[in-house]
Amino acid sequence: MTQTTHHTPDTARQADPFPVKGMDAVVFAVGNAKQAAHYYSTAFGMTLVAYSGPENGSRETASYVLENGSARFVFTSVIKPVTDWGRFLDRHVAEHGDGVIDLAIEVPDTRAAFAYAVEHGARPVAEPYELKDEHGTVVLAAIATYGETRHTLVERTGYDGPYLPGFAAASPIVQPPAHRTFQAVDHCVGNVELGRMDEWVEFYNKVLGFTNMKEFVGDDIATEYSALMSKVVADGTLKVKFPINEPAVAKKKSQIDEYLEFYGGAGVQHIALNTNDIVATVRTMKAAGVQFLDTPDSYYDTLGEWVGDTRVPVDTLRELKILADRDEDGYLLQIFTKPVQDRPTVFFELIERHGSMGFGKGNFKALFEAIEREQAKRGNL
Ligand code: TYF
Ligand code: FE
Repeated sequence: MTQTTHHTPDTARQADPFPVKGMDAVVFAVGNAKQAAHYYSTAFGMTLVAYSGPENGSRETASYVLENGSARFVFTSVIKPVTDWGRFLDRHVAEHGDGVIDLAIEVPDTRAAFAYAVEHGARPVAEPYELKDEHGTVVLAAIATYGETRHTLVERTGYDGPYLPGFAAASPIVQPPAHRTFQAVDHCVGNVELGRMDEWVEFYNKVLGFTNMKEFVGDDIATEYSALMSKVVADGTLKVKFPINEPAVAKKKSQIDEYLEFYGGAGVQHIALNTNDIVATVRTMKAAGVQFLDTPDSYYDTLGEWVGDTRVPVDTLRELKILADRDEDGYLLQIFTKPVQDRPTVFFELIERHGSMGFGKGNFKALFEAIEREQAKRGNL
């Protein structure tokens, strides 16, 4: 008995059992954070704003904090494992490759949020603790979610530094592109094991008080062509949106199975980034060497008939292989990168929304066929 969210009424907002301010950061554990920081600066147009490493007292790990608008990414590597944390990061990279260890959520009150979550069944990973430096205090706590992923809860109202106490402000690695490539994290998608999607949806319903959005990929679409099932949970204000995928038993090996095999279990599959100008962003990122999924010309031959007019002419969408979808609230434009590491695991999405709060349901067939063509090239279909 879960509520379906679309446009949330004010009463629901007032009664929000788990108020959130938004995504705080997407934290990656990677083999080489120095090079990751360079790639996400030069190829994705992010800006380095903070750093923690041996030069400022962190001898075990190096962390680079990159921002673009309200989106914040952290890339962490182990220099030399000394504590359980360093050993955990080393093992995480060995088992999963580069991947997301933390979808950190900013909350107004970490202690209250953590208490609510644990009372409702969350597995605690870190009891509430404070970090302090000359910029002030941040209160953090963490709970476990699917796979080895966690949600750190971050209360940063008493802090005015560059990221967290212990981090030093850092200068951009390169001049950011003249046009801002994206400005926020739209949603973060998790892949979970066969048959466990509903369990994780219930986890977000119970533990974080998230509600289900109306867009989902059910049994019918799954067996027909998608090879996956998907449901979306979101906080009461729709600032934090987490789709959850599970593989479907279909004719072909599911793209979700491929992920689970190469990631070594459940984890974050893709992160969608809001852009105001997807055309300019795709041009900038392509010129910088980012690879996007291909879409066949036939998709564009019929697109205009059902999607109607969008800000971007169909010929430009065709040139750049951008997808479009429309629902009763408006339309969206979206495109997907290929995986951003050698393992066929994590990738990114760019999304330009014009009213639609969906996820591109009308594109699922074309998109999943494009992903399967890549899977086949890798010999995994
Ligand atoms: O986030 C979403 O739901 C869309 C569609 O493996 C999607 O971006 C769903 C599953 C998938 C790739 C994209
Ligand atoms: Fe998505």
